[in-house]
Amino acid sequence: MTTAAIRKATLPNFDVNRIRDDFPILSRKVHGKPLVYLDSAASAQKPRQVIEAITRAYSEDYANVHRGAYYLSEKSTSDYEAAREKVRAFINAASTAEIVFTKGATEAINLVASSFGRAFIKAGDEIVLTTLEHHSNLVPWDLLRSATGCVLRHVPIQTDGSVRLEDFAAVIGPKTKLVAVAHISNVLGTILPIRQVADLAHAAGAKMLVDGCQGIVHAAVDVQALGCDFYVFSGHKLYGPTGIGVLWGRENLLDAMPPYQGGGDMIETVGLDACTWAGLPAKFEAGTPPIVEAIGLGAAIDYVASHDPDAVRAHEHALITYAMERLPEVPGLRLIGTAPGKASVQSFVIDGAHPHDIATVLDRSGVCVRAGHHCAQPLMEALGVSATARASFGIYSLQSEIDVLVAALKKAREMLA
Ligand code: 7TS
Repeated sequence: MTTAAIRKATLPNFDVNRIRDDFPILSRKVHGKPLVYLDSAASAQKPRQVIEAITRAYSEDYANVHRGAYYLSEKSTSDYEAAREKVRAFINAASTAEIVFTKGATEAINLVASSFGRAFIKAGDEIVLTTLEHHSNLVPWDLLRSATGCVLRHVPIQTDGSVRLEDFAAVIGPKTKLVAVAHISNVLGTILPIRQVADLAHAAGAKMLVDGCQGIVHAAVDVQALGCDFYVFSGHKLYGPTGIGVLWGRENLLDAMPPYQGGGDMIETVGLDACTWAGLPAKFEAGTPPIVEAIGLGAAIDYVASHDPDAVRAHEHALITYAMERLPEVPGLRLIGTAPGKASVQSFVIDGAHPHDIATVLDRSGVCVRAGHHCAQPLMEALGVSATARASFGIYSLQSEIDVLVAALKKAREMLA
């Protein structure tokens, strides 16, 4: 795609250079070169609006939540709960009772595996996953299999990285109790047909969990329209802080699930012989929560929501289209993940050059890409590779950064292959 075509694809109310001014880190240098940050799928950089919200919370309004009867505690509590409402609105959940703060997507999936899993999944029941899942949507289910004797089934992927609906239909059946899949693959960028899979799951009497770590960044997420039962994500990929994530679950399901952890704040009464639980969402938020992290996530949502989502999508689509056109110019480079309509994440391998060596050489040019199995070892096995290099783009990424990447890859290939 030409620069002109990219400009045309990008709506007029989207100014990437203005956006970049919001991210202080983007103006720093690495090894004397301008930073080219192409690892947003692992963790996104933070705009000053988020950094300032965190600083403000600690410098002006900080106290523990839900406990004190004094002004600061009430203010901190209302800021924390306001962040919950921002999350609710952002994903169009029916109620803030359905928004549970966790430390990240990984903890959210472990919560569902432990609580929903122990209560509702028994030996012989089936959990349907895909082979492209991140380890955080595989290992909690493996632990549940060890604990309960349930069966894990995996929907295969196609060579371009897509997952066919008919393959879901072939695996989902009367024994299925839960279907747990990524909204968007962190390795391939494939966007999964969540609504249709949720319909298949529900027709079989199963529930559906979506790992939305990448989906929350690159897709419009309306949990009611998606039709799933659980949706999880981490704040740090959505331009927010680390240490905060979200479990959204349908209220009737969360109500029926036992607590995940015990401690302060999640109880109604504690006796030496018996305890009763607080209502939602407190039942799942034992102990002092990540207060300022939640407030930072609220600021990140405000930031993302202040941009036209169609313009952001068009910008990211133009970037991935351009990257997929230009990367194959590098001799011996093979794109991994070419599913139609995919999101702005691109894995690749280069003949004769190990991905770790590629990433190390690129680093000398200030270019940050990730190399390895990307916490998706079963996917690597299905693809027949041990590792890939991966470039991933965010709201602040530039077409010119792809030019720098391609030039640096050509040099790396000469050195390594
Ligand atoms: N699921 C997906 C699809 C992810 O991309 C990640 C993180 C996780 C779950 C786990 O998120 P966490 O915040 O709880 O750790 N993905 C990556 C990655 O692609 N490179 O580093 C982390």
